[in-house]
Amino acid sequence: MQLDDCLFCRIARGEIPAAKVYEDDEVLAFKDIHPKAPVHFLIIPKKHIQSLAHAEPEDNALLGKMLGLTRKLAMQEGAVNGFRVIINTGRDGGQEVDHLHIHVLGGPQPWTK
Ligand code: D5M
Repeated sequence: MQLDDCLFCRIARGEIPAAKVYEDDEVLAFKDIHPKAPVHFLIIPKKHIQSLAHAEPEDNALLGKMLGLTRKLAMQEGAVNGFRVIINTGRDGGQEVDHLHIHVLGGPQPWTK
């Protein structure tokens, strides 16, 4: 199920353009519009899940698939020496877009220069 007015549901439907790095029938990954690292993309479920706190037990396989994609897509996007995975959850968790997303950040970092 998707929501009409959810930003990431709209990206998943192709109504708003995004720089896609991966897509299948359940999952979409696209570059973050405000990158915080040389590699920074988001992995979202195509179905609307508000946050990690709203995921149900039946979403576990989907969540596992999304986590499993982090490594493959991090390599594909050039984060070959490691990456960081962040799931901001709820207001106090720093979540601004209310559609579950995994941040994947990598590439050369200040501490490796
Ligand atoms: O992070 C939400 C993230 O979503 C934030 O890093 C910006 C990103 N964002 C917002 N709009 C877009 C579009 N249109 N394309 C790509 N990325 C986008 P949060 O964890 O909710 O704080």
